[in-house]
Amino acid sequence: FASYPFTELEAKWQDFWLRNKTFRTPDIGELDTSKPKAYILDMFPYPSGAGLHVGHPAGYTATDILARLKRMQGANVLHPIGWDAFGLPAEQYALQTGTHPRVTTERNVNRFRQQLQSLGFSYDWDREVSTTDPEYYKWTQWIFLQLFNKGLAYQAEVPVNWCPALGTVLANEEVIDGKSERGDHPVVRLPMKQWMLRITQYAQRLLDDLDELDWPDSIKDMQRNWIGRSEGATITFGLQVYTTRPDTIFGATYMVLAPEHPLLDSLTTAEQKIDVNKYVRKAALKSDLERTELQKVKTGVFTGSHAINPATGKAVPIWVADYVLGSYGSGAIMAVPAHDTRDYEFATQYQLPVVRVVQGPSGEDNELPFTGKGTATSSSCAAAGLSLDGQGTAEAAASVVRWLEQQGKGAAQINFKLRDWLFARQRYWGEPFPIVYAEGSDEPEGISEEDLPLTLPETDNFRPSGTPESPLANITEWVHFVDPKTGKRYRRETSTMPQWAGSCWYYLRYLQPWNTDRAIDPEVEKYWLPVDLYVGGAEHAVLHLLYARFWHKVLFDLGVVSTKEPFRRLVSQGMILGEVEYTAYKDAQGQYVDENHPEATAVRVEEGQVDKKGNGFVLRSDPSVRVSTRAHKMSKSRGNVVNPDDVVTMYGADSLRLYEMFMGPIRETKVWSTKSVEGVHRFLARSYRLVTGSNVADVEPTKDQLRLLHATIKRVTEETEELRFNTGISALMEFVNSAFKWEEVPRSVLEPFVLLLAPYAPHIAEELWQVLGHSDTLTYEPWPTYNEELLVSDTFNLPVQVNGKLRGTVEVSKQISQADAEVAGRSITSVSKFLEGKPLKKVIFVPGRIVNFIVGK
Ligand code: ANZ
Repeated sequence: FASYPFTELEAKWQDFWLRNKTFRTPDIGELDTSKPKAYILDMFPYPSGAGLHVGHPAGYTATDILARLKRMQGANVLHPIGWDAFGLPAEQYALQTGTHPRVTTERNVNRFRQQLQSLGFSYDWDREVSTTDPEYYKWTQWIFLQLFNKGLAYQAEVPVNWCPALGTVLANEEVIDGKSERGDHPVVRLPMKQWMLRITQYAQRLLDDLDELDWPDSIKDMQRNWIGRSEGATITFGLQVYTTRPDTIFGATYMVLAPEHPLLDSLTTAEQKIDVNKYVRKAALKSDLERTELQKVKTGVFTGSHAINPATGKAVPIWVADYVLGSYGSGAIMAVPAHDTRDYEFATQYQLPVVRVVQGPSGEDNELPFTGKGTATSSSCAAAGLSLDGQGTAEAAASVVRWLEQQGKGAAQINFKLRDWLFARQRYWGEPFPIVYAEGSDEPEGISEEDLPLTLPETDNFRPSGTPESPLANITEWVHFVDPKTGKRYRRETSTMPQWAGSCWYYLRYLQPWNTDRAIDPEVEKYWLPVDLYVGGAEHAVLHLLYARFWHKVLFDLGVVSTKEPFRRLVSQGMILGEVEYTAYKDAQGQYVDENHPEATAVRVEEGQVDKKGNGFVLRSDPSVRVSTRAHKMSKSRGNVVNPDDVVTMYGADSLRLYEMFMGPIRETKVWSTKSVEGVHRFLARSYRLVTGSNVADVEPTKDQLRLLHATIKRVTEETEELRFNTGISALMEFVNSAFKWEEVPRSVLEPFVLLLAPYAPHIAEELWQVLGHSDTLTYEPWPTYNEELLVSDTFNLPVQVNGKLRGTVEVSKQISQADAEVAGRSITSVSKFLEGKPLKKVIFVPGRIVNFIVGK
């Protein structure tokens, strides 16, 4: 295929950019802060052993294009990168190989850095941060101390996944169906005192401030669901329940306690004890997710006790069932089987009474369970002094709350699903907590800020401690120490922080990673924040983004930052799936069969063995056999992972960048096809030939050439600003296709074209800029602007009539005079043959519209 010397020129420009620090953003003192700013941020990668994946450059190219555009448009641009480098894989690798996580991490970081540089991303490498660097985590620890001092960090008994066979605590992702991922050993949930962060205190603000963010609605909704605000009431049935439907109180025919409810034991009668205890033990092995799965058959056990429904005055049985969670509401519910699906299933299973108390909005008795809103029915009790019949759902709910408050039996209540954040890991490769305990005491004390960073002890002994404590507990000389000032003996906290910690505030550290006096300088923060564009994968839609917003708000309350929200605009990039796979099906005899055949087993078919037929594909050797196509998520086990290095070697970084942007809209899922990289590569090769070719001349552009140029500038500018990179590239391609037909290519038209190409394919653009006679980088060249007037074509097709009959058209200037129009009209043979030898009586001319020759016989 047609090519150009991409290998040499890409290496040349990468070297140039690095040596000249072309993308360095000056520190605040040297910055002209009267200029607009653009903080363009990538979700920093976890430097895994596998190296960069083609999914990374999808987002990284998008932000790079924007950063390069903004620089040319005259903004101060902050475009940094770093490493989210603490975490489990390096530790697991260390356990297998004995290589220290620090060594593995450093190696992986070097590889990632080299790979990112080979793609020509315009990062300011002077601002690189790594969460594992003590100079970085010093400030992560500092923020933790602020949380601790504000009472937002506290300790609570929380279960950990303890695996006795491995002698270690496992992370949730290391436990599969109650067994360890490694070795398949049983795992038990064991309560342990652990650090928690009080994110629930910020629930309402985390919810409210979503409204002002330019984020995808889907991600805002996921955050809203996770925060899970609901309005309802607590009602006492002897013990407290939480309900979002107080209007259904007359239908509450039984109660359910969560297996971990503190009153369960005292409420269980002697006869039921054995069954209840057995049930509670079984429930303890299940995760909350398993327990609340809607499809699962509901199970439960009667406690033997009853409670009084305050509205009906009747006794209702108290059950224990694991579909009620201990951690939500009050861990107990009034069950209304007629109007709650889970309660309905449960009641049907255990033959508990179902009483309808809500009628559908049209007054009908809709099928049960009816969970919608309607009108209260069978909801009166004279003795209680409460009647809801005929009231709408909202009105009835308000009546019940008012009545409960009068009776002292309940109150309105707002609830959140959001739980406090379990912030500790029993691991080596994480930030140590800046927390100590005086000898003989369990009271945590924050260490002095001057003693930060508290570095991870250098040890080869990061193996599990054999107890539910972290491997740090092994390092006695680190854990136990004497304070030289007071002579008092202390013991250190041995848990480490979760991987989320470092990523909660890295976008703030980029502002001044060299600042040794403070985490963030307020003056710098005021200029750069909020982040103007944050691009990353949708897998971070909930946790990372919520945790970072929480820390940001805490820092806001402390006066450390001046903005309420860190990320003004968020875009989540679509996933890139592996190459399309073709599959046919065979039966037990090896004959091709339909996919739905009972014996069908899948066989992989190569692309060269199939033909397109209609909407689908068939086997080339036997077109009666249909072949199904599917693209899958890239994974090591599927063997469909594409390594960007290979693409760079074959086609160059500019081609990889261009291809990833040309595949489709940034937010959509796309299917990889290495063969298709060739298409964009051919475009770059043509651009190269266009600019280096012998047709380039110092001539005045024609009107048409100018019109095409200005139309291209307009389209590329608008499409790029709106992140519609695929259509921006199309505009560039159309330009090159047209320009290739020109006999002379004016230099003054090529120069702006090269600038337009630069954000997308920066290496080739720099090279061509040089070819056009410039000696410096084009990074800070002003972005081309277009002239709206030049876009409008100033010619039109003049209809030419003879005696009122259209005989032809001719392209002329809109300003054409009558005399010129007559000449132009006569020049067409289809017109002139009707004029020849005939007397011209008159000419009707409407400027800009028409010319009509009236002739005699
Ligand atoms: C009675 C009722 C009647 C309910 C009805 C619903 C419909 P949201 O909206 O998600 O906040 N509930 C309360 N605590 C629970 C717990 N710890 N575990 C499981 N379920 C619990 O959910 C609130 C509703 O979920 C509450 O309202 C309660 O059931 C149930 F027609 O109370 B409801």
